[in-house]
Amino acid sequence: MEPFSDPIYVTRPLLPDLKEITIELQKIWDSKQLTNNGPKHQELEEEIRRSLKVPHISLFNNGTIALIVAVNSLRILGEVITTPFTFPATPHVLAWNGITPIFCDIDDKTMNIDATKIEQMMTPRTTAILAVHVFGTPCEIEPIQQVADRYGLKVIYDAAHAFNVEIAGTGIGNFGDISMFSFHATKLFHTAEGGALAFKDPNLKQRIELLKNFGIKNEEEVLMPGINGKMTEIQAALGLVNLRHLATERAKRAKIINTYIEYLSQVPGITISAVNGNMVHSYQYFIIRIDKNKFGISRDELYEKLRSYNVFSRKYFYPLCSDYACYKNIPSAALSNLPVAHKIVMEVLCLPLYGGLEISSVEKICEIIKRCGKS
Ligand code: T4K
Repeated sequence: MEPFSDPIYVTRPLLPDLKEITIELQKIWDSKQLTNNGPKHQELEEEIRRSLKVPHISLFNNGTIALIVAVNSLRILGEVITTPFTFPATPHVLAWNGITPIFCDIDDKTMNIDATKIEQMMTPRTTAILAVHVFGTPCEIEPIQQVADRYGLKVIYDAAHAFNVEIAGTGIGNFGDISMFSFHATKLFHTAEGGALAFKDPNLKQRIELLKNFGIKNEEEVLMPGINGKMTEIQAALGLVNLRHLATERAKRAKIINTYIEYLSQVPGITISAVNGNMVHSYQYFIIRIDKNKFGISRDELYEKLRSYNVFSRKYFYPLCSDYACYKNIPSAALSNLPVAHKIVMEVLCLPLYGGLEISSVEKICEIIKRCGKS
């Protein structure tokens, strides 16, 4: 089989017709309002709030700053229990708030923090749980909340991968104290860079808004050491246009996912993450897990093989955050504490998924993968 003539990346951003964007840009040019809670920002905030089915949201210039503000807004200190199997931003936001991340092992099926192991990671300094709905698969919401309630901990969800995910009709952003969504270019819904916090407590809105705008209350009062987390009008305009195309993008991705499942689900040594029947999928990532003994070659070997065919899959999230130089000396980062995470991080491969990917290309990727295996 010939390699693809052009590289196939793990994702490509949804890019609507430029004309649609320029119409919106013209309005921004006419208004001369480029940032600081302008009309496009306000319109997008309300549209996203409705789309996520949450009571309150606040838009941000990116998901990482949003998460830093989320932690700060809840006055979290000391130690926070989190997952090692995530993007670096998750533990980093704790470090940026002067908090020690405590790594808890993950569940073999969901690949999210293992709720049954949270309690044993607690110390008198524990103040919160920062869990990630990794690859858009919801965490075990109820057990996590039960532990949090028992010990008076805050719960923050990193929902960077979980835009529009719902459990039995409830938007995923309704759980815990605050959820963060990322609108980075690699996400299903994007504003090039961007993000949002969703929360239930209406009193949080004021503090979050202050924190994202330097703590400025008015021209003569600054109430707290805030940061600059504001989304621009240009980002918001891109978001408003992208929202119009979201349903179509999701439908295309659903077709691609179904094709992958059709071709790969019976291949020995490949496991596909199952989607629970009562949830709405994020259509954000397509993940396979490779069992070297049953498949024939390792995840790393398959990754290299795919590269030789010009297919750039990704080993998200290798290495584990607990293995980064800045965290590896924390006692909870020890391999013995994280056996499941260490196994999973060697198995996971993220395959290309984006609306513009031709079904014939998906079929060819599957064929390459199948030929790499034993059968
Ligand atoms: N929490 C979690 C769990 C996260 O996954 C993330 C971000 C965050 C927090 C932080 O949210 P933000 O602050 O980013 O809003 C990418 C993204 O940069 C990152 O946002 C995302 N997670 C992560 C999972 O993926 P990389 O290092 O893999 O990006 P990169 O540049 O290698 O892009 C991947 C592929 O996408 C490229 O091979 C080609 C394609 N691409 C990428 C960009 C940026 C494009 O076609 N066009 C583009 O503009 O991190």
